Amino acid sequence: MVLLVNTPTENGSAWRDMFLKLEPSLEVRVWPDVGDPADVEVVFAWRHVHGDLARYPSLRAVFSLGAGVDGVLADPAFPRQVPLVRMVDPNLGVLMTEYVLAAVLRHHCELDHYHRLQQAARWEKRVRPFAGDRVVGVMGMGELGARAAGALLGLGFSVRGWSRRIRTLPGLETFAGEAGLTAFLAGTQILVCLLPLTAQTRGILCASTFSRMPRGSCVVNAARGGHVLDADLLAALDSGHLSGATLDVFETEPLPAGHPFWSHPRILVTPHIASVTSLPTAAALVVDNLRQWRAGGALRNVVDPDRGY
Ligand code: NDP
Ligand code: OXD
Repeated sequence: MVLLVNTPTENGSAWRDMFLKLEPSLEVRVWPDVGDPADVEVVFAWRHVHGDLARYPSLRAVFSLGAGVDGVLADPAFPRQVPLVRMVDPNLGVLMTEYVLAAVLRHHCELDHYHRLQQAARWEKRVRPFAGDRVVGVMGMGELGARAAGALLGLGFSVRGWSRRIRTLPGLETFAGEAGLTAFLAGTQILVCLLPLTAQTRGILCASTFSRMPRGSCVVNAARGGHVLDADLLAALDSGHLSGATLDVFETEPLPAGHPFWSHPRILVTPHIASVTSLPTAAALVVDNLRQWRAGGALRNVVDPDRGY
């Protein structure tokens, strides 16, 4: 089986070496050294050049290096009849949970406020609520959101979740769909976005959403930049309706020089590091999935291209 590693922004040779170590029977090529495109049966993709996936007449599956498949599905040349497998690796959830906890605690403990006071050499104390009196709302209760929500519960926060279909998770108040969104937002003081980017969720962090949250709320976006309407977020922060934001992902990455987020006093920017695919564990999961499939089993973690995740 010929597997093409098509990850122009990543170290394709490192992935090839790991795939070969784990499954020597594979023939692994690294884009752009494709050889005869007709040989390629499986593509392992991340930020591939749009249009490229249409070049492989024998393509039988595409594996995404990341959990989010919006980049693959945004390619108009993506062959939609071919199964698209997303990355589901518990390690992604471990790292994401650390990031979410750090961001939520930063807002809960008002560390940015104290950082501003420090810059003015001011010694002023404020009483903060107990975690149980702080409501954290997690948008997206999938692999990453559910794990982060569980960890927030463990710290004693009052946690609620929002998903497309209603979920029941012990200790959590859950809401679903458009019908549940207003009630979900109305009580949320720290909003964590862990949604996939789809036609339904693009631009969801917008003025209408912010206006339904209590004054002084904070936003953490570790999902995709396309979820945020940048101008709406800036307006909500500048008016004081939102008191802070932690942003890991942006419509254009790297975040362009001069973008107002870089210098905004109430925004913390991180460079898409909330979670990172771990090469050894992720490669092992891909190889295991491929082995079962070659033995006649079904592929795991196939996304629904119409749903977008
Ligand atoms: P999952 O597919 O496991 O979970 C997605 C969740 O979002 C599900 O609960 C789903 O609802 C919900 N959802 C989808 N569409 C809607 C909608 N229209 N309305 C309400 N809820 C919706 O994804 P993961 O948890 O694995 O990953 C989430 C995202 O995190 C990825 O798509 C990626 O964009 C981002 N990510 C960011 C990283 C970073 O470093 N910043 C790293 C890894 C991922 P339901 O349960 O009903 O299906
Ligand atoms: C992912 C990411 O989707 O790293 O896995 O953003």
